[in-house]
Amino acid sequence: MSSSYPIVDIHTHMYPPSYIRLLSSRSTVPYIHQPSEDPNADPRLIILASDDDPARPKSARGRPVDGTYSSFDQKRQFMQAHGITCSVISLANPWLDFLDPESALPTAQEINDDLDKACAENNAQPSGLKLYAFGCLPLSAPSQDIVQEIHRLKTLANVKGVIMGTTGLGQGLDDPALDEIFAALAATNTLVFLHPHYGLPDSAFGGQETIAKSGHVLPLALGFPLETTIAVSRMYLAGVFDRHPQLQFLLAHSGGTLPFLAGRIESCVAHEREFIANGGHRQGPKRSIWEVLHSNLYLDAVIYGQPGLKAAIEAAGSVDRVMFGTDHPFFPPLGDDKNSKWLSVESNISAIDGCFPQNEEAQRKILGGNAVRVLGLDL
Ligand code: 5CU
Repeated sequence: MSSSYPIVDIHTHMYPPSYIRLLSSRSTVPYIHQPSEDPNADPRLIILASDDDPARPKSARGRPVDGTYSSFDQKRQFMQAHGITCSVISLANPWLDFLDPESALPTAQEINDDLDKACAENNAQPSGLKLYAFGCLPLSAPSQDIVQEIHRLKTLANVKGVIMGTTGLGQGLDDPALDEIFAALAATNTLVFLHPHYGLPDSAFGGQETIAKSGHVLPLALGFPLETTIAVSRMYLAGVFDRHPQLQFLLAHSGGTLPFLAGRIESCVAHEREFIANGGHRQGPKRSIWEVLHSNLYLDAVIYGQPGLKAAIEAAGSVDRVMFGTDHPFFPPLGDDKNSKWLSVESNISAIDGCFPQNEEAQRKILGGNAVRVLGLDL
């Protein structure tokens, strides 16, 4: 793909070297395992609970982790190969969720500084490729540390928001203890890129043995998007967007199944007798799910097909609220040709193309214009 306008990838991950070191120092999920029997083999990345299948040797668990996960050179090669002019990189799951409270803040600071520095070094080069970052938060640390890091991130020139998972402080994103954090995010105008990691319990898929028969398909194709859908629905039902009307979230994987289910959520809320608006005694959400979708939520375009992308654009209320992403380095080509185009990227691009075959303006917005506007990117 080559175009006369910026192509911005807002969903593209890195495990910077400091994070690789951290995972390599661990032996429980999440961890990186270097097979001792073959020191030349790629280490294994074992991050999902379903990856750590005790029925397999460690050298066969998870997936190989090569330089695409941590090398900025390889990120640039990938961008060049796919005509991407700017990437907003983010730490991949499970971020810092597993850290103890004492180490969380210094680790977040180190990783955020590493990301900002790598972007600054890249942007000083004349290659024409730009890098920005979503920072990470020390969510297992005391709230004041989290708020402190939210404010500090605003001083890092190349950090354009934060990425986080769906567990928040450990109890989910409807936890009232998050109000202080959400207030700080809203007050600092910090976009939150919400990304799944934990999926659904194995039992939802028939247990680990059934999951293993199709590798990552069930946890990734269904578990991830449903996790996001449930997390945002819980936030909505708990009134988070009523209490924090300025909060801005970007939802991974086109919002999971939220675009498809929003009407059903709205209908269930309208019929729930528990809610004060319907004669009950509990405060239900005050704003409609559509209003929240149109004013608090952006969706990425990482959905790999036209029907999903159309639903995302329709639910977001406008083509102005959907942004292109690749999910690099996940879903690499399976063959030996390292230079081949990535099917995952091509299917996202052809979905955009297919939704707007005659509308270059709409394509331009999704492929980069919206990210430039929303994140204030200097391209
Ligand atoms: O393939 C995977 O497991 C993943 C993952 O863990 N995180 C992600 O962003 N995409 C795919």
